[in-house]
Amino acid sequence: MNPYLEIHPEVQQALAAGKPVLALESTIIAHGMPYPQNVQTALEVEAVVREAGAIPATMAILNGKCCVGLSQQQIEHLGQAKEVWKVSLVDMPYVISQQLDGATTVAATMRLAAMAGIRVFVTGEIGGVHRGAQTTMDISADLTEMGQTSVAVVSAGVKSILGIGLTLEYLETKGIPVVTFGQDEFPSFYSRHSGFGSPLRLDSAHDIASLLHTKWQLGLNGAVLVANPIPEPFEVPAPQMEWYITQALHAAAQQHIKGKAVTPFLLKYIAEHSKGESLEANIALIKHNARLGAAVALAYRQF
Ligand code: PSU
Ligand code: MN
Repeated sequence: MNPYLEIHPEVQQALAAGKPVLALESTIIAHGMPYPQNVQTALEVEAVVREAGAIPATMAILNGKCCVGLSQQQIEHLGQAKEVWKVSLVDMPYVISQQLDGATTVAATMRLAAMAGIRVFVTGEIGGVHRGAQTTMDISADLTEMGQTSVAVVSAGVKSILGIGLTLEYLETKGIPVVTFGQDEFPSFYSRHSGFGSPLRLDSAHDIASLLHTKWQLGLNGAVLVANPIPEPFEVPAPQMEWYITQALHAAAQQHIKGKAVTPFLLKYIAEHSKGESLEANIALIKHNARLGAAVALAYRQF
């Protein structure tokens, strides 16, 4: 086992016993939601995973250690601490060697999951190709990581702060199958609709697990993106969201927000200006994703 990994005993036992383990990210805790909803949500998501019969492994870097599975205290710490890095792959060597604290993005969480032998990972949303990437070159490392690391990623689709069409093109280029659960249209996080057809559709956790197994048995490395549409009662109508997003993009440009600060800035702006509606949706869909992810992790064991 990699010496930088610190695997929580519960996760270690589950892995040794061949029980289903589900990886969870922590950027959503430290940078994606305000305190105390962030901590509360992280703990509730873990409870949802347990109820569904899997063991949660929330990832973070604490004191330079790559933690696979966190205690409640560690989650509390991440949710409140001021000096928590947002750690993507590019930040890992610095944050680890300087023994700092960091919340892991989709890319970094996937890498830690793969190192620990975990095959299924749940997040709210992946990073992608940003609108205007033709000039900024702002393409999330989540996508390049998905191109090479064999972990399934369950998300609620791609938020329209990103270029959804651009992101789907990039996923195709990288050989990452995109499967929407239970509908033909690719969802856009707050909405079940995006205007883009999903490249693939599957209707059961078993079929998703079968696709994962087949891809990896073929020697095709990399992720599968599983898009799980938000439950209808929590949907925020796309035109309403589009208004907040346009405002947020405008504010980011005016304040010269660049690089890794872009995503957290946009998310914070939207959460603050949508009067909590986006936060409520965010909380609902991450739990919804956790249920599907746990079902896929369970089903995958049959292969
Ligand atoms: N989108 C969300 N919530 C999040 C993120 C994105 O709705 O928390 C986080 C995820 O951790 C994702 C990261 O991996 O932002 C992408 O950041 P960047 O675009 O800088 O790669
Ligand atoms: Mn970026």
